[in-house]
Amino acid sequence: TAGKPINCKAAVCWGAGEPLKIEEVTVAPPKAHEVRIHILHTGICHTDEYTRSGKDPEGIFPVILGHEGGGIVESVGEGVTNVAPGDHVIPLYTAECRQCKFCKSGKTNLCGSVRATQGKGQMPDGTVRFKVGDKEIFHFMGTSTFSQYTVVADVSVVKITDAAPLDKACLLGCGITTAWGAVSKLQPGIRGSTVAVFGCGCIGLGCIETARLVGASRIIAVDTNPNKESWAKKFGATDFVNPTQLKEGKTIVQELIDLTDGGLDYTFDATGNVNVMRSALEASHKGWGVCTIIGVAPAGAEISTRPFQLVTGRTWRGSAFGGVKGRTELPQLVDDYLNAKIKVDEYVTHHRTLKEINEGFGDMHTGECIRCVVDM
Ligand code: AHE
Ligand code: ZN
Repeated sequence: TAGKPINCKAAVCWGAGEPLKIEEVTVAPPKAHEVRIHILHTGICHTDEYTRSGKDPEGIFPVILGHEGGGIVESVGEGVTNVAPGDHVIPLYTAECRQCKFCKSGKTNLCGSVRATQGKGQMPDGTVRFKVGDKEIFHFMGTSTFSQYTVVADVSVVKITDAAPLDKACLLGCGITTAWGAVSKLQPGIRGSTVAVFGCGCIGLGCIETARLVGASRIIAVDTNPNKESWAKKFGATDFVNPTQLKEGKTIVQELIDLTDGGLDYTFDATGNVNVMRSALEASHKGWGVCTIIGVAPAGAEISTRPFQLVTGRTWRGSAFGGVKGRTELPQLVDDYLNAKIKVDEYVTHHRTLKEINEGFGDMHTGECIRCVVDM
């Protein structure tokens, strides 16, 4: 098939707020420095729903969503040296070119090489590889994993070991890695510290697990769903607080400050709710507390707090993909999974076929779902 278009099935979102529709799509062959991947499994993440719903200011339609995939390289374009046909790979929505100002800074994982076209739903040359009939379909996050075949830039893909089951390893393409990095890479001082994690979905549980792994002394999970208590404890939380069940008039911030003699050393927002982000900052300890924002907030939403919160030594920060450089760091994380150093299987609560992908989005909205994996 190399060099020829491939016809396959994909879930297409034709417009903001519409359900996905399974279509026969034509996937053009990879151009220079592009890779065509046979996607075998993909997770569904809240960011896919965020863009589908029309809330993403960068949302563009019609589009093939999906950014948490695993697959096998089918063919490569001219000049591709980092992967070859047959390689097991994970597409990367945070590229790593190793040549741009960002990559060379040593300070961030935010590669600039393909970001402009990726945000416009295009390949780096400004065109697209997907068509339904004559109608061009946009790419999403540089990955578009809700298609049986997709094309990505070579800087946006990493080879992993064949030994890793792709129906699990795909989750390292977004949620678990994002949480792992935000906790273990970005907060080197976390050992022995107190931690609060707001939100016990995939990201929150990943933060809890990683905090335990790196030796946090106390890990307080915060969620409004009482069913999340057992999940949080299974992943390593020492305490669980439900903000809707506090004593009359007591705020979650006050509750956490009381529980911890003044506040947490580290807090993490894994909700995307800007009110929660404020609580997370204000529940961190005077003088040294660090609050990390991971969740994606709705378009136009803004965070606020009294500047005094920062003047008195709290830090508000954020990270994308956990600060992880995908090509350099993901293979090791996959090995850590295979060596049982990090959980992955435990996050998969639901499986769906491609035909059932809209039901998979429905699963995500129930408090019972941590991750739904779509078998393509
Ligand atoms: N396009 C949205 C923002 C979406 C967003 O924040 N995306 C995260 C990844 S979410 C993974 O589930 C991210 O890493 N963004 C960095 C980037 O460069 O896109 C908006 O509000 O415009
Ligand atoms: Zn995601």
